[in-house]
Amino acid sequence: MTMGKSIPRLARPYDREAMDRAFREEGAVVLTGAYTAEECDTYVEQVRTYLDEHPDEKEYAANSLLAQFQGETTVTMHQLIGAIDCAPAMVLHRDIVDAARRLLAPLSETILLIIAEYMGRYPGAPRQQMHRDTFSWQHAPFGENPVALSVMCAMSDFTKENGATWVVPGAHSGSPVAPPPDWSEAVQVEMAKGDALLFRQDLFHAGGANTTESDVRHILSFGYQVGWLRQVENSLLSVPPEKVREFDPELQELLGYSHELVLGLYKGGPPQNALKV
Ligand SMILES: O=C(O)CCC(=O)C(=O)O
Repeated sequence: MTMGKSIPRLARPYDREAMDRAFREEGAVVLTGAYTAEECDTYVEQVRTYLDEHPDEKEYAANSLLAQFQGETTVTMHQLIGAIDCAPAMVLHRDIVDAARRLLAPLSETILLIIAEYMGRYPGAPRQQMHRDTFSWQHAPFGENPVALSVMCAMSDFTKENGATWVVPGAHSGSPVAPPPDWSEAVQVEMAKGDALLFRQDLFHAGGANTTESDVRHILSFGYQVGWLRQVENSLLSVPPEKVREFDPELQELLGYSHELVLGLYKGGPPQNALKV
């Protein structure tokens, strides 16, 4: 029983050592005020507008392999980077990208964006099964150093009632398919709009049940992984190269226009060459 255990919360300017210690000890950290209220509102509005204008997108997400895990009362949108104008800057959050680079450095020279998705967990959303996000790579090695970092950002307040994310402090480093701990070990991470929960992908966690009448929990979910593992979202296909050309070179790299030693080469050289006109 991890009575009294909780996830450390850091305010700006975020202390790097405290962040890294939290990843080692609890497997997670909350960065309070990672995004402004205005950034959150813009994000929610841009996603809403996009989904209204592209009903096919909702349909596709509702039938996707990932949706089966999220339930009917969750609206999901994948591939935000090419479609939602504010998304590129949000995933390039300096403190978050730097934290990912530090955390993943023991196992990889380069990092990649795993996925960037919107989730709206509506009233009635059930509590998820407790899981490790490393279930995406069931055959990858696991241990002291993680292969990926998940980021769950509160684009509206996360409360106990609307299903704030459950995590089990310290339940990291194990196998992607190990049985989950008992729910009595889990704590709910309430967050104010703009806060971000960063956790090693091998930490047990789950979305909570939304038991409210009308409170939608709006989420920006993304993450970074070591450069030699296959990404969950195929960003090279989902973001048109014309668009990628306009992005910050660091975002190009994170989408997959990069190589880890000899992995990912284009015509024997850096894949960034494919973006040259
Ligand atoms: O809803 C949440 O807060 C967590 C979501 C999650 O873990 C998932 O969809 O895999």
